[in-house]
Amino acid sequence: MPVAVFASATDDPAQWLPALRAAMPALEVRVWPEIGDPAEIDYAIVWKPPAGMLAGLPNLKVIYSLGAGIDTMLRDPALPAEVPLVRMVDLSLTEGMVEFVAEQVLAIHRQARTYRAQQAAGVWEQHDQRLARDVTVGILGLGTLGSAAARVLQALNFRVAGWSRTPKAVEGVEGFAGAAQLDAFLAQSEILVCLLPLTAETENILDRRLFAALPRGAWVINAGRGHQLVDADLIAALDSGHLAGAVLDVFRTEPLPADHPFWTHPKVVLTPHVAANNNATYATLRLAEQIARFERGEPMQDVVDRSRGY
Ligand code: NDP
Ligand code: OXD
Repeated sequence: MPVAVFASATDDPAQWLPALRAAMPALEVRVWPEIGDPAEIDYAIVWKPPAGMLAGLPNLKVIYSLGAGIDTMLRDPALPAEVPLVRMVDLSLTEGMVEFVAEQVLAIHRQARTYRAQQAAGVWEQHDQRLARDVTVGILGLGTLGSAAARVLQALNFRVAGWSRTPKAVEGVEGFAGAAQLDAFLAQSEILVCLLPLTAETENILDRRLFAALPRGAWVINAGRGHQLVDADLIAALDSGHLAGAVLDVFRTEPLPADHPFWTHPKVVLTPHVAANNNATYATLRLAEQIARFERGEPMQDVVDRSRGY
């Protein structure tokens, strides 16, 4: 019987174990740190595991991440180099992110916060309302999440542009690729959504230079990673009036420190890294599919390319 270790900094084993056992009755799952003989462990199912933990499993065959972004795992210097790392791509993360992006884009577009503030002040005042077909949403990162969000925004009639590392064809989306096309993409992005993975190339990408290339009055939504945003540059762009607002779900330090200026900035809306949460029922079905593929000797999907960092 194959054996897996489950270790997560945030996922409750009491929730995951029944789902894992139901989806994979032939898999024995042990919860870190009660793992018995480390040499018996075949698979690791993890999210932000303790640093060095994976290096202590001598017969590990595959590492399955419970999250889509594996930047933290790649920073572990003891991450076994030869063991494939598979990231989570499942309907719960994708549908959650699509809902988050649609919610935030519509709230910006329909001036929801303005009307909420007016209600609180007892003000009856109507503002001009554009149609979605006249507004361009730019998505940084046209991968699993970015392309799914693009399709739903199109269904709401927004014009959608996307930026990726290599050229991508998503029907109806104006595609831009690479550093050479970034400014042309930004110039039309009235609402910019960041769904990039954190890599050496994307760290600090949301900076003063990028904000200056956006149209005046643009909004920025960051649901990628906190280290992609230069916090002080965002505050300067908001305070100067160049940017109208920002929606932030991810931060350099999480939880966001109590004294961070984002908490009270009038143009910042923040959520505590909840854009897309994995869901034990659906994520486990995906894990079962991936483990079955591996055991049949078939190629797994969503294996991380460590050389490109995502
Ligand atoms: P994918 O790997 O499927 O897509 C990544 C996209 O980013 C691809 O289009 C890729 O280009 C593009 N990209 C990567 N590097 C660059 C670069 N240097 N320049 C331009 N484009 C680049 O990832 P997912 O869509 O599954 O996830 C994206 C990220 O979302 C995760 O890494 C994670 O950080 C974040 N996330 C956040 C969550 C939250 O709750 N806030 C939940 C889940 C994920 P190409 O297509 O050419 O490869
Ligand atoms: C993820 C996340 O990467 O939740 O899955 O941020």
